[in-house]
Amino acid sequence: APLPVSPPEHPRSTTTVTRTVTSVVDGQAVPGDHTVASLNPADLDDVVGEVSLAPGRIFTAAAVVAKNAQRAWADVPAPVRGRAIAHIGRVVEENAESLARLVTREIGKPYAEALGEVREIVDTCDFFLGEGRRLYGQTVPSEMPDKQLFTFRNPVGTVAVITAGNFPVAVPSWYIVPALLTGNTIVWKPAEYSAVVSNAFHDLFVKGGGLPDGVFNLVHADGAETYAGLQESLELGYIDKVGFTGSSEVGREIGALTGRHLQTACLELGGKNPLVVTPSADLDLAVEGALFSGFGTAGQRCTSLGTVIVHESLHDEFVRRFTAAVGAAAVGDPAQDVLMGPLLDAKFAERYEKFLGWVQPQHTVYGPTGRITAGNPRDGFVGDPEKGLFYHPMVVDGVRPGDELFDEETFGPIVGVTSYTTLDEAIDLANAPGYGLSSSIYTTNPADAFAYRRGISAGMVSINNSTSGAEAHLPFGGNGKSGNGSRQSGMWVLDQFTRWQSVNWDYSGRLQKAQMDVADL
Ligand code: UN1
Repeated sequence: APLPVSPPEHPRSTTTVTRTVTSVVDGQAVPGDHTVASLNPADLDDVVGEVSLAPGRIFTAAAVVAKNAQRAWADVPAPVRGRAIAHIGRVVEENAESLARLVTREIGKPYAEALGEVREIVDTCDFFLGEGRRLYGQTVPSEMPDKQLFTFRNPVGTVAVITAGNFPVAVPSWYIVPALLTGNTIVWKPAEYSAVVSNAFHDLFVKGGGLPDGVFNLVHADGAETYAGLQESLELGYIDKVGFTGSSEVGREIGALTGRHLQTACLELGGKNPLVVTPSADLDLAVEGALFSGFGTAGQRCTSLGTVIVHESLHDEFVRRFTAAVGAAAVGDPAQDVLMGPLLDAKFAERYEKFLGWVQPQHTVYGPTGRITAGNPRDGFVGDPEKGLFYHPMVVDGVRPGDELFDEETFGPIVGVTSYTTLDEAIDLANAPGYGLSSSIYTTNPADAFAYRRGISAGMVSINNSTSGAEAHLPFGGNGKSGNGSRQSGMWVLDQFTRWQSVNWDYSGRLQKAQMDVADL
């Protein structure tokens, strides 16, 4: 039966404050020192919840709790931890619709996408529950007789997971599921603007998996307090690994802080993801791919499309079809069947407004009603800011390297277009912004597809598919400004949450010295 974690229902509640959510440390609700409201971005009058934000010392306290709980959790046999993951997957599946509705309400993600995101948690559980019965090590021959070598994967210990709110459930699960499975304990700091979803997720995991107190702790805090708590926890040795998904800017800070304490971070940062359209491309397919890549989640995925790089011979026709498709796209209430809803949160809307200022006179701007008069590109784009954080999708033709719009991530519903002559030039343009997360090429020529795959510095390459929408069992991660080369998902993430231990077992009954007592051939 579904668990009694009933998140608020959609359609919207009539009460102003549906609930106050707090940190949960060692199984106890821990209030912070002030609250902020989490608003429905599609209807700013709808207060989804109040989140009680904690000072940094609560983060440190949670890290101590996690440290104390870790040995016992690591002693639970891995197949039994795998069973816990299996239960979590089942409970999440049983509660999928209510969790997805809450995601839609709190961050404005269209319901179909929100449900897909919940599906991604289940996929991740499905993948890792069996890993509990593998977690393979090796047996290795020794250079000496009567001696055997082995390798074991050990948990890293305690993991701080700090995640963004654009994927408030799938992306946290990419860290939390494998970290739990491999015997680590967790302090999770989700985004403030997806706080209510976070508590629902946490409840499902703890109750569904029957997790002992202290194994999975949740701390709500703002950026500065989280940083202070993380710093203190690292200094005192309570945190052994950091998983961070967020902006490249904050990722640098987290990476530097972690490195100073000789720990490593798994960093999943921004992207300026290109989509190349070659002369042999199926143009309608490319348009469809660009539309979803650019405007799905209102362009607020780290894998969202930044710039279409289209062969000069197809440029005009592509722009014609793409802008027509944008004009026909449904934008609005994310509880309905729409391509895009509002931006995630006021903070993002404010930032996005600044990015709109990057449109230059040399660019040609298209909105849903066709070409926008030069001079005032913002005209007609901003929805009713009093009601919801809606923006129209926007296409900006003629962007080039050196333009901010070409070089920088916008995290909003704006897609640039540029053109190229040779494939080499397309690859150079695709690599120019210096990110390296996802990328697409639309072509029916395999030689072009594979030349692109080799030339592009990106963790993920799609051939004839969207830049977004990675599946949960392949390595996920980026190069350059998109991260520090770490990869999540699939079996590759095991290297993030375990450390190899070498064991040498000498049963000869005498001291055999490596390199010194080795028999010559
Ligand atoms: C993110 O935006 O942080 O590949 C992750 C995708 C999703 C995950 C995006 N599966 O678009």
